Amino acid sequence: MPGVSFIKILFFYPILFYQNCIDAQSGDCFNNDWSNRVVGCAGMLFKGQFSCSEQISLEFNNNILGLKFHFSFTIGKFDSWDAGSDSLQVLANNAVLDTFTYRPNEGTTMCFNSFYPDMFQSKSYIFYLPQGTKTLKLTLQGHFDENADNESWGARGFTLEILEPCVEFYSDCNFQGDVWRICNGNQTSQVRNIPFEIKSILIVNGIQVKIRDPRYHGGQTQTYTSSQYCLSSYQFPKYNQNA
Ligand SMILES: [Ca+2]
Ligand SMILES: [Ca+2]
Repeated sequence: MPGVSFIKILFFYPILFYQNCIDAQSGDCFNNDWSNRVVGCAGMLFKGQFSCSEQISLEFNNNILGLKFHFSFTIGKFDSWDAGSDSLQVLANNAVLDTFTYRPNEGTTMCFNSFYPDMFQSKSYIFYLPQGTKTLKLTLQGHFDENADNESWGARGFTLEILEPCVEFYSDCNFQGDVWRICNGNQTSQVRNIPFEIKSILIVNGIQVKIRDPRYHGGQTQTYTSSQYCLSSYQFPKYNQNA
């Protein structure tokens, strides 16, 4: 039998999927991700400032695919949070990853109300999504009972990494029909049993999918680094028979 039909997937680990508001002072805070509100504190730009029950969120729609994720950001605690009554929640879809608070006297006076101290702290979360989830909504939800002149918050340095990414192969165009999924935290996954004709592939940025078959592109290896919405007719019949 001439040639070898195979799919090889290179999972580069981890995948840095999203970053925003990383620079201390320059423009990457000034977009509409999370919020279009930006403030400075001690030379650092933050999305904010927020108070009362304000929340900010960012949604990835049908373009994210993985089992294990790492989300991190830096919180700016501004002025007089009250540990008994004020808190910030971190959510991934509807799951609460964390609820945290600070005491009024934590930090040093850096910005806004000069009577009350402020502080920055890095927050980092590992979380899992159910297999097949393609949408992720990250939310920072405030619970405060006084106004921004007394207690508020901001956030900066948002990073989302995919620690265990997946690739999905579909039997119809536009990610419809039967689905065949490969997830892996390792560098490489090689597969020799393709269950159906592949018409579309959902690939997160940062993954390479290599496909080769004698009937396809003259037997040349095709490398895909982004989602394929509708591939021309493509089958691995011999390999299915012999699998
Ligand atoms: Ca202050
Ligand atoms: Ca309060």
